[in-house]
Amino acid sequence: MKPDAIRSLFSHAMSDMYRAEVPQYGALCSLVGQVNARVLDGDSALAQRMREDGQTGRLDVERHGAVRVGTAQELATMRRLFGVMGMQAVGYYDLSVAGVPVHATAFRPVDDASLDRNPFRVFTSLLRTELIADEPLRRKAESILACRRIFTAGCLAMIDRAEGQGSLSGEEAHEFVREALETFRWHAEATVDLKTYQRLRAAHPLVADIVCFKGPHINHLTPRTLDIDAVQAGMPAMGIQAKKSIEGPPPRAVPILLRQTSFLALQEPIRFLGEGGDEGTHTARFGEIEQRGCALTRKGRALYDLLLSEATEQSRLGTPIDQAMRAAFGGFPDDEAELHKEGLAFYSYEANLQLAQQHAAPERAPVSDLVEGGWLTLAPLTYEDFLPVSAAGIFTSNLGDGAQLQYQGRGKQDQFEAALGARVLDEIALYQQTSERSLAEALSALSRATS
Ligand code: OOG
Ligand code: NI
Repeated sequence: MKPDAIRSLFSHAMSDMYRAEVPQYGALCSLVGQVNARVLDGDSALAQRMREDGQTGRLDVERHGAVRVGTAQELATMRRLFGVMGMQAVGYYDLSVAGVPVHATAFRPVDDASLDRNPFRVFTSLLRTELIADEPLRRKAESILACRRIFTAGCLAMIDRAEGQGSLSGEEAHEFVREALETFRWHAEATVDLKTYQRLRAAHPLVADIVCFKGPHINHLTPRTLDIDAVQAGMPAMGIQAKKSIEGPPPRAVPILLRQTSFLALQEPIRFLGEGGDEGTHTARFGEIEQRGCALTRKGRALYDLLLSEATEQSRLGTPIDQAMRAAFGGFPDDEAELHKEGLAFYSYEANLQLAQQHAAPERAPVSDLVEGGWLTLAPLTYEDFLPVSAAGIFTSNLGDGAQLQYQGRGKQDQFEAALGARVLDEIALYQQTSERSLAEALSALSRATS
């Protein structure tokens, strides 16, 4: 079975499991389905474009999830597990700047055909135990983590087999998915006593979430919507308590990057180790929705980061964040032709052969002239990744009341990659390659059509 097919199988199995574990996730998926159908009904141009880009098929199955692991070895094995499904580590996210003691990557498919088939991604964070200031507590956390085994023997055997044979048979793939799912399951029993849990939680709620359980439960699964404002507005009527504001850029005519919002984490009963089997609760699992827009070039991303920091500063001075974001993002062009012309966003190109046969495209003309003249048509490249500031907002909205310290120092990408056992791919370079490849193909089709 091909990695793409195994990934589809796995993302469906994960979605079914989460739906059974967290019924509100199922409710959110139905709401998203209704809103998406309404948007496509009301906007035939969008519907046609999505069909042409092969996006309609993936929309209904598109999900991202998130997990948090505790050791280098767990992360390295995650890389191998996701590798069986054709997913690679893309991007480095430092969350310590937002007071969250982890750094992360996203495992996802990278080539166009695989993304069209099923773009399932998993945001995967690694705990940075060195950020636990209390020395004995840090050693305790590390020794608890060193003892646990988050992958079943069957899962490890199937990973070995996939790597050794280069692929899995249909039967093996089903076994792999069944075994791999066990790693992401929820456990209502902690592996520590209540007192240890409380000490770890006091260090940071995320430390307790990562250290005190048998495995890295999937903490949310996110469907993709075409109108996040509509879903946000529709949540209360379904009894879902939404996070107050939407993360990412404000509403625009041309969506860019990623907008996200979530519903608050459930408070769930937990049995702790100890004589009486102490009862307590833990908040970890939540639901989230996302709306994806166009990928930005390095120049576009720099402008995004600049405007975001302007808005954050204004909000620190007292302007409501939504208002500050709208004001700041007035400075970001909101027109496809302009975004392209200024080199802010990535596009793929298609040759208009009909036009080229009637009117030859000028030779060696700049790309912008060919676009303006209609010889090349543009389709925005969907942003397939995450945003560190938004991720931090999602993390912290779901931690309950807990420590909100800022960690000093910078991210440690080298240390993360050493743990991962591989370099992470540069997401912007991936978009660049896709865009350049399509441009080269379109230009050669144009010159064939005119010669
Ligand atoms: C991950 C939060 C980040 C996103 O969509 O930005 C994330 C977590 O809470 O483990 O999933
Ligand atoms: Ni998420």
